[in-house]
Amino acid sequence: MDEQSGVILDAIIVGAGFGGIYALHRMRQMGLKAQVIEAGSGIGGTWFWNRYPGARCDIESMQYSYSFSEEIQNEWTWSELYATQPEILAYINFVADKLGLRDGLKLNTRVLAATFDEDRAVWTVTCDDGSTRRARFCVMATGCLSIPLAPNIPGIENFEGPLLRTSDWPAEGIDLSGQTVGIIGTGSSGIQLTPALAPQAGRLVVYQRTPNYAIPAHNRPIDEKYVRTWRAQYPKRRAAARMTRNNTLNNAGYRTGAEVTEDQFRTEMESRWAIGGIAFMYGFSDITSNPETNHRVSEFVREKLAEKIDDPAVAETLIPKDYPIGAKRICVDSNYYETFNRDNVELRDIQRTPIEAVTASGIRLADGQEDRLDVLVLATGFDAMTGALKRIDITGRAGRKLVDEWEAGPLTYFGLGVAHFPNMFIVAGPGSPSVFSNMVTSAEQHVDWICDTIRHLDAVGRSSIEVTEDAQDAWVRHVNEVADATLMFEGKNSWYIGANVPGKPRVFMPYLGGVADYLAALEDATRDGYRGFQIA
Ligand code: FAD
Ligand code: N01
Repeated sequence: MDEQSGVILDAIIVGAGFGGIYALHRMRQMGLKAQVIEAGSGIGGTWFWNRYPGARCDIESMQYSYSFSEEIQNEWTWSELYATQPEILAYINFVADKLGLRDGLKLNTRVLAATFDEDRAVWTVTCDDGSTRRARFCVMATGCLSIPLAPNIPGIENFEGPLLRTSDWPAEGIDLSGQTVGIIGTGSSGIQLTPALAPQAGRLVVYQRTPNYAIPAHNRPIDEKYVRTWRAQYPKRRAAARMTRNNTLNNAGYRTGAEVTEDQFRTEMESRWAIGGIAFMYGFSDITSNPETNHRVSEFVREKLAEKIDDPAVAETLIPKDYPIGAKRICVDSNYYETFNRDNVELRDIQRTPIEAVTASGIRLADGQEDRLDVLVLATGFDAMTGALKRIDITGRAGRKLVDEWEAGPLTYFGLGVAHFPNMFIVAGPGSPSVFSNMVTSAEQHVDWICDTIRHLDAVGRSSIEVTEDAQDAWVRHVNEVADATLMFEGKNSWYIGANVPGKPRVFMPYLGGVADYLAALEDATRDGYRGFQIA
């Protein structure tokens, strides 16, 4: 299966998260020779790396799980509405064992380069252990949120205590009892970590640059009856989820905010707030496109958040005011705001008073205030959507480099393929619904399309498929037009538009047109003789 054998594989799959694991399974089912290459020492991707206390999904576990196997759906029992990281990691390992996938995984190996040989229609993949492998197809299942950001914080290298990151938390855990802990970052990771650490730490200091909107999760254990109902309804519910905007049953509202009375507005918001979770954002169809509706929803949330925070000065800092809700990735929380009512938790507003320097023993702010810290945690996010792909030296037809093609922002057709890079597929690539959807079922849909396409090529005796430039240009235009009609560019430092990474092009990367329309368009193009692709 590797370079020693000289065998040309059917496919190399880079990444062993939900996407890569399913791709290996599907390809083996088709009788293809495929191998997964994964940088980590275990499988699970996001759920292998992000082991910080409090980490869990924010799409209900009964939905945030593979849909392709009735048997797996019926055998695996989730214990909570939103599963914890260890439970999700155990689930992926359970699936890999059940499907007998272990011998197709090469772990502890990072792909450094992938080069297409035009004459033979073969990809050569080079890894950090010096090995090379060749395959007809290359599937990049490298993840949208898999490259942690190295934040440019002055003096960070001087800190002498443990420096932890949420994105590669020590697998063996770390006892922080009684310690003074600083957390930089208040995105989804920081918002989950803060309430989990506060009861353990002696003192917790949270450094916030931009406040975030978070909806209460109302997480709880799930009982047998709930599981039984889901299992009985799975085929129907999974099919219904495919017809939604985000591959998830959220009970999406069809009314706009503009067409309801104040009473109806309030009733809808209150009921969704009581249920909790991301479904809150689906109350009205125009929350992220109509500034007025967005303002009303943002105001409602601000009101609710203020009720949770005892100290008005802390509330003033914690509650976002100057950008629309949803324009920065919405968070789901369990007691985040209430955590700041504890005596051992303090908030620093580093937008107003920036960090001047990290010192050997803590953090000094611009006004001279100094916090002595035993441990510093970075919850500072990712080089999202394009980071993992641009870190691989990918060379396509005529020596074209992906980094050059994407210099001004990612270019794809359906987020699945890139012009001049034949036989390379991306799972959840930029230009697909990806991070605006249930990413497990979205990955399944991409992998199914990739596998069906390989089957088609083999059936018609062709060896290569490539996106045309015209189709790619038209798709990128469409992705931009859809994003331009929303409030998404107003999110402060939002990773959706690359604004969290200095120098990254400001382009809206995921596709906002919704999963149902996206899948219909993809199916239509495929049925129409793979419109927009060149098959040779
Ligand atoms: P990943 O899980 O990111 O896996 C990609 C793998 O590729 C990684 O293991 C990485 O090491 C490997 N890799 C990358 N580059 C290379 C290389 N050059 N060589 C070798 N290996 C490489 N999404 C949701 O829909 N719902 C949620 O509730 C949710 N919660 C999340 C919580 C956290 C903390 C984070 C960070 C993300 C969350 N997401 C959520 C998004 C999540 O990333 C996806 O749901 C999903 O797990 C992605 O699976 P994947 O296989 O596409 O990528
Ligand atoms: O990362 P983020 P994340 N100095 O980019 C701050 C998914 N996810 O890991 O906003 C000071 O959201 C930064 O400040 P600002 C989900 O899709 C899901 O939390 O740039 N601060 C921000 O506060 C999510 O959106 C879950 O001003 C700096 C924080 O660090 C995505 O992953 C859980 C800084 C980064 O927030 C990423 O979330 C976890 C600097 N130099 C993750 N640099 C679920 O709940 C950055 N920051 C399912």
